[in-house]
Amino acid sequence: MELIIATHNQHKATEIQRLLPNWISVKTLDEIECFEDIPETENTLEGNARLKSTYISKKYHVNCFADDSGLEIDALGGEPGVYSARYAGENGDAHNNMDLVLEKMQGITNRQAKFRTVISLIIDGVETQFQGTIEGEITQEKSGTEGFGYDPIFKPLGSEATFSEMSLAEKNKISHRSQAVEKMIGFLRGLEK
Ligand code: ITT
Repeated sequence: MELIIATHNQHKATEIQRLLPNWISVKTLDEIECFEDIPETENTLEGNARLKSTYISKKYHVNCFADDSGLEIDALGGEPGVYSARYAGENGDAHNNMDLVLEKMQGITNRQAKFRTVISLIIDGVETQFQGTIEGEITQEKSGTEGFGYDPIFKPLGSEATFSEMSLAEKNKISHRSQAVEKMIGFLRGLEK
């Protein structure tokens, strides 16, 4: 089975590719020479995941999936949420985004947060969505060098390390994205039978 992964985020693509079994072969947008920015104008992860997958499926007539993810912080009313990629501005700089979160969280003791991923899969024009969530907390400062986005300031519940202090394999054992991907693999396995 061949699927296109509708993302321009190489870190995301790598995390997902590491989780997929051999019978699912994935091509990235770069590999099909799609370099344009896909509009993300909805105000939910579900809506934006669907926008991305639908755009690619309609334009290239392929089976594909898209991942829309966000960090939801309780004390900030669920922010940055769907705006995670561009919280501190349109250029999407991860360090500026984290600095803004840490600034807004100064003096706040409730540091509960979660990462959420919604995957929108389109097979033969029919969409199915899969979700994954991981609870954790926002640290006081950035720590670690692995991963991407907000990983240096997110510590999963029950862990002493931030996502950014974990190897990709360790993050993939528990992450929001891996949970959603595992559900998608189960669904695809059912279709193969
Ligand atoms: P595509 O839309 O091209 O897939 P993107 O980076 O814009 O790439 P999203 O729209 O899903 O992806 O935005 C999600 C943002 O949330 C992302 O840029 C990161 O800042 C953050 N994020 C998502 N998953 C994350 C993870 O596993 N670890 C850390 N930050 C993450």
